[in-house]
Amino acid sequence: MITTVKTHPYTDQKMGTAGLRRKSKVVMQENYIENFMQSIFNVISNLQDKVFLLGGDGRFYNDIAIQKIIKMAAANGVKKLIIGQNGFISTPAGSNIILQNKLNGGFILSASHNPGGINGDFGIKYSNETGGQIPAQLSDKIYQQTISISEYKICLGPDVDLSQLGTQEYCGMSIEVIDPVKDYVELMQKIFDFAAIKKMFANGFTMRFDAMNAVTGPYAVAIFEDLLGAAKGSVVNAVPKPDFGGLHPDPNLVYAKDLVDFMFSDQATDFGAANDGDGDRNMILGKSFFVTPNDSLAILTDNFNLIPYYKDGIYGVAKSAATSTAVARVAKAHNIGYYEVPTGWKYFVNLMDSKRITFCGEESFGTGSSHIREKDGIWAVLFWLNILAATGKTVEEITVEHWKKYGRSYYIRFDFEGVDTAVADKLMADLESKLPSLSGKTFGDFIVSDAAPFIYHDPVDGSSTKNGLIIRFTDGSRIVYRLSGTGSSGATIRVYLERFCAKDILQNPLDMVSPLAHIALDVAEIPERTGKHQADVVT
Ligand code: G16
Repeated sequence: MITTVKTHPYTDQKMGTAGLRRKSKVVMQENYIENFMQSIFNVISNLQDKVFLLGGDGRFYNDIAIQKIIKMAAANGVKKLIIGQNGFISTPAGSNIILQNKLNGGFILSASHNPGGINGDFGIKYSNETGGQIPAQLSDKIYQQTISISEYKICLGPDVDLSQLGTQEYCGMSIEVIDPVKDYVELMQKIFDFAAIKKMFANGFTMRFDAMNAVTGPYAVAIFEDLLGAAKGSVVNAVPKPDFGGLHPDPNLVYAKDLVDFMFSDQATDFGAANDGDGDRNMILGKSFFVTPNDSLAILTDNFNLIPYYKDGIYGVAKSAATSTAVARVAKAHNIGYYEVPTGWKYFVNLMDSKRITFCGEESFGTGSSHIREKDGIWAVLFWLNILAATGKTVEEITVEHWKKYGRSYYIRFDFEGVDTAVADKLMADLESKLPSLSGKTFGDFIVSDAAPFIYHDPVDGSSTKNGLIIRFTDGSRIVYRLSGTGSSGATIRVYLERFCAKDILQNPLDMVSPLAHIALDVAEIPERTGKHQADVVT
């Protein structure tokens, strides 16, 4: 039943910030998935001893891609696949299953927060035995395979029924279909004080969780409604749909608009939250109040001792360079380790494995800890619920008290989308060569203290990575530029603006960063080069 099929290489299968992400119609081309998966199997030795996890966020084409991967894994001699029932698994639940069962890695079929459907995006995240996504050195090796591949192996068997739990043999390979929710729920129960949160709900606390028609619906219903006693219907858009019901499953102020409007209305619940397509991103809201992911990371870190799992102490904390410096002040106050890494959760993995950090987070709505090796949307929501239950305070009270203690980093991100790739690359290259001349220069009230590319030296494996350009000012403000690595076509220029105020903490963020926005656009010549005088997305 095993056959070898001749194929021609595609030249666009280089992985980005988090795996391969392309338009669904690109992925649907003949042998596209097959070439990519064979390239991965070609770089893994001793497949006959290897056990992998397989699942996805249920988006369009998941069902077809899963069957192709099963047939190819079997044909390549993989020992066993563990697969989420009906092909579902969230990214954080997948990382937990890899770690708990000491698997050799896994494949999560998701383009994360990007829209789904035939006109949307598809993606594959590839994790190794750490439970985190593979390092850049390995994805480079796989890319080399994709551009020279000439054949792949596949089993010609029928499609596998993934609706029933249990183990079956397929084309010489073992397949185990598992409940994707159970182990993850048990892990959350080990970390948080479920009894205290349950009591808070019993006393009338209300929440709304928007699962955005994506993978976290079943996890959220099981945890918030069934176990913690949140009112039925607290989880909205709870049933995963292949096109996410037309929603853009990105939990931010722009794309989770229904939830934001609700939380800023008279009907608002005490707490609001949303997750993305594959359940690793989160957004936190109080009544008429939004917590930036930057502040959320700082606040969670500052309150670690309220959570049973962390109460004996934490190692340290890390953030991506583009993320605000709010958490740096918390790390200093608690005298714990502090690290800045390139954008991409995979850069946190070595720091967690070597016990340098416990918490980490990114401006792109990702927060997490060393309980797994991916960011974790529901974990962040439970962390906030646990803080609220332990303190009896509101989201706004917690956040404003935090700013009073540590000062506030006003923070806004501008995205310039759909820019011609050559224009974006040239803009970044020209800006980089201009950086040395900016040092000491004055722009209105702002004086540049330092301007340079961000270069990360991994303290564990010794690798170096360049990612983004940073202009720092003497008052602690910063402008960071980088190109997105998760888009499926063209280039997105991201401009991250941060302005620090020690005392003046209750101003409008957009007003506060506006002078920096002018500097950022002028210095990089964004309007002249892209034709865009304002950002497409402001978050
Ligand atoms: C991925 C990565 C994150 C990264 C984000 C944004 O998230 O896992 O570490 O911050 O992309 O990347 P970029 O700015 O390059 O678009 P996800 O949720 O898309 O997997």
